[in-house]
Amino acid sequence: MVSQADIQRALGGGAAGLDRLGGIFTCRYYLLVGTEGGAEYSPDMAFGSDKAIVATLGRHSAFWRASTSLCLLFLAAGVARAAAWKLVWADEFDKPGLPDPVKWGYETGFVRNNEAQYYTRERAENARVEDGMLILEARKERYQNPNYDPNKKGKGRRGAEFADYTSASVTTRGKASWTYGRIEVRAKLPKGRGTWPAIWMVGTNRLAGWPACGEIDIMEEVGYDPGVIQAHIHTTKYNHVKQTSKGDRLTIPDAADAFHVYAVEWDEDHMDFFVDDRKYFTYQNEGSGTEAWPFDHDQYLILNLAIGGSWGGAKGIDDSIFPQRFYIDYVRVYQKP
Ligand SMILES: [Ca+2]
Repeated sequence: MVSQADIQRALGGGAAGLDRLGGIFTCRYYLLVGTEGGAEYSPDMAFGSDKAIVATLGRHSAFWRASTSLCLLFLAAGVARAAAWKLVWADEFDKPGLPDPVKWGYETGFVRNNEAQYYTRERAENARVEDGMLILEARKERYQNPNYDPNKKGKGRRGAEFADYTSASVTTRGKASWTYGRIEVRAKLPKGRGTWPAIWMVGTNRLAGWPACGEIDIMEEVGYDPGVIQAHIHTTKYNHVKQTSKGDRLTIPDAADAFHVYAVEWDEDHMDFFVDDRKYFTYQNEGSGTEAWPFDHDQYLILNLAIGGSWGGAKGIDDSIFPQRFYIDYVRVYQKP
């Protein structure tokens, strides 16, 4: 890990040199690549997680005029990643209002898992960008179910005239999808019994049906098991219905109080799942075909905050916790050129 102090020492200029750079450096760690006289700094070298950035300083900046030294600070692991990954898609959530409709659509209504929330569409109370964050907010409120059918009373969600909770699920379905890459999301989780935030992906070939299309759960957590971060994959051969799904967990005690980066790195051979730098689950392509590895096709991303349901509601819903917010600072997708 490289600290600001390390960089200052390396530059030999003390804090003053860095101060001139003003707000360029906002990340926790830095990777500076410079050459004598100030050369081009390829943004391709920049990469995500908040571990490192490459400052794309111009040749005439005060800093580089003052600096005649070759300045290379390597984050041993980071540089390898920087050289390999290229940012191909991102939302930093910088524009206040509803989520960018170019990038995000919505799941609407009662969608799955017998969850208690009604997912609303383009409703700022449940999904909005504010202070550089996407906020998915679950609320306890009586909400008319537009799909209510009195003839279906007691038969599933169409028979519910009102929902007791609202929330949002935003997706890139039909807008963006990827085969292979590093998908990372910096987020702070909600808290309380009944919450079930998730960052996950599903295959675009849903005609194949689930789970044949494949599902990649980058992050799931349920409020009654706070801070226990789970990653899973679901395929025809391995899925939770058969109780054969593959996954693992990692406890992050402050997941609801601090931001962490949840990521998957996925290629044709395997997937690695991370919280920040900690890899806690690897799913290997066993080479037995698409029933175990349907992951050579595009997957789109879903961010949602569910309430209740088969897993999140297994120990009930604490109605004193609302509203609850799932904060997402950014989504970044990298691929190898
Ligand atoms: Ca942001």
